[in-house]
Amino acid sequence: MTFLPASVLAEIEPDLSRFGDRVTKDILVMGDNVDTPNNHPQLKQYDAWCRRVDEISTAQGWKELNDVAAEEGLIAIAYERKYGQYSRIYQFAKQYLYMPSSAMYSCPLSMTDGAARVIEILGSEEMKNTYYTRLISRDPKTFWTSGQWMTERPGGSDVGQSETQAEFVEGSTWSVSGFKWFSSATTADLTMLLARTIDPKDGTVRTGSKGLSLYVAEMRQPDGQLNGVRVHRLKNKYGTKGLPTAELELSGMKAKMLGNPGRGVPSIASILNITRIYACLGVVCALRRCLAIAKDFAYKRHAFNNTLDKTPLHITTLAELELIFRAGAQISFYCVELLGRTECLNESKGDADILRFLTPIAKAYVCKIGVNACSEAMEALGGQGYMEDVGIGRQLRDAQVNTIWEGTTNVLSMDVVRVMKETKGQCLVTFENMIKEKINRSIQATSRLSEAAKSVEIALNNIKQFVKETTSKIEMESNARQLTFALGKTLAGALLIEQAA
Ligand code: MFK
Ligand code: FAD
Repeated sequence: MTFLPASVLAEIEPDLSRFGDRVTKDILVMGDNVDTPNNHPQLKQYDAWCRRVDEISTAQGWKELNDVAAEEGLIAIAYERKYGQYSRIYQFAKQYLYMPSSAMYSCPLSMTDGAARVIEILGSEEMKNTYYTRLISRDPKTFWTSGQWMTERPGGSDVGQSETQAEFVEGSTWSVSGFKWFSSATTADLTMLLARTIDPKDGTVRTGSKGLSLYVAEMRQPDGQLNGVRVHRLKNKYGTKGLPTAELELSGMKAKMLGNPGRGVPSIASILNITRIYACLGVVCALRRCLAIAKDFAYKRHAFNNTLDKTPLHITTLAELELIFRAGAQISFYCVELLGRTECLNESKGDADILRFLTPIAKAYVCKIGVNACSEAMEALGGQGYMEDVGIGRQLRDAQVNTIWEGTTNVLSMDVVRVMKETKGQCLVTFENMIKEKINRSIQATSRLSEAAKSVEIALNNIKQFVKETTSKIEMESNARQLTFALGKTLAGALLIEQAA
């Protein structure tokens, strides 16, 4: 691990080894329990007396995975900050171990993490003393998870079309009504949601995303009843089967505003920028699992008088997958490193700027290449790879969603273009400096990397050339995805060279 000083690594390694061992034992069993079809979430809308109850039942393993998350400090480590800027690396290293065995419990955890950060930045003292303390608790009895409700029927990418409205009640209380089309942590205790604010002074409502504010609400009232929420139905999904994703009707949900009115999108962006890193890592560790299975198979399977591990083309195929895994892991952990620096160091404005640019690049690029690589790993086992009991199918299905939620590839590519516009191209200059610094340092350490460094420089020049020559908005938008992938590949090259030095 090049991301940690030796002293920090020495301190945390025993915990990582112990936890790594644990994920192959009881945590794996919990995840398998969640993914057993009979245990998938079920919705009971009415009780025997036709009273609306909207109870979602989840697997026993789902509840256990929640308790493990609290006990193991999967959120807490980041906020206790025992290792300062390195605490994020420690936390994400544990998440990396947990994710592929935990049947998507990492989804509510990622949103819980983002919610804790938003409250830390924007929350009132009361929210910090109540919600924040629970979100970062190590005690399963007090630990709370949070959802994140943005997507509505008219638009998930374009949240400016949201219809849900919030009306002022009294004190700091608002009443929220509308319809949320996707809610993935429906059994969470808390939620962060966007709603259109009705101006308490004159009752006006602003259209577009500038009319949206961020709210925080508890899922249940003190008497245990749902807080103005009706579960319309559970989603019938391609993957993430153990995760209770639902459509929700909100009617008078009591909530509190977080941040300023009309600043909902930039406020919730602090969650998005964390959950997007989780999405990268989610794909990377799924690929690690698929690749481990494919490699093991290669040692054992005989074809054409040899085991597959002695077959040049098969080995080349696996080596390419290994490279994709390493590229994804390097990019993800580099973002985690920057996240830790921005949260813990005072002089981190430069880190925040580069992280703002790299997060959509990382999410778009790593998820795309990673999911394709999981599919390739399936093929590496031939027909057996396609069989459910081998385990690759589940990883592939669950990984696939990471290209969609928290921003699709195209929407993230548009975000990359937005950052370039907002910073008047400065982000590209910072990117270039960062890449050059990495490759120059590496070739000073060892000249054997100079050919690879040259390729990265050529890629960088091509990007600069493209940006310089592209003056039309339509042309820039049409090529935004290619530009994002080129940036991702260049970053991967520089980080892999740095690791190899
Ligand atoms: C293991 C995996 C774990 C992951 C689990 C996840 C579970 C699933 C949860 C979800 O899917 S939650 C829903 C996620 N939804 C999205 O990600 C929405 C995707 N759409 C976008 O990202 C759009 O680009 C966006 C909604 C942000 C567009 O909104 P606008 O308002 O039309 O854009 P605009 O006007 O450009 O930006 C408004 C402000 O926000 C600007 O700031 P200013 O007002 O100060 O100028 C932007 O700079 C700012 N902004 C936008 N994105 C930002 C950001 N600031 C910081 N970071 C960002 N990422
Ligand atoms: P759309 O926005 O309609 O996009 C459709 C297509 O158009 C996409 O390919 C997109 O890339 C493309 N597109 C859109 N705009 C542009 C553009 N300007 N340029 C180029 N292409 C464009 N949401 C939540 O809020 N909370 C949750 O907990 C949650 N959980 C989810 C769980 C699952 C399993 C899934 C699948 C989704 C979940 N979502 C959740 C919703 C998810 O965030 C959205 O589906 C996603 O943001 C895309 O929005 P959309 O479905 O409305 O697609």
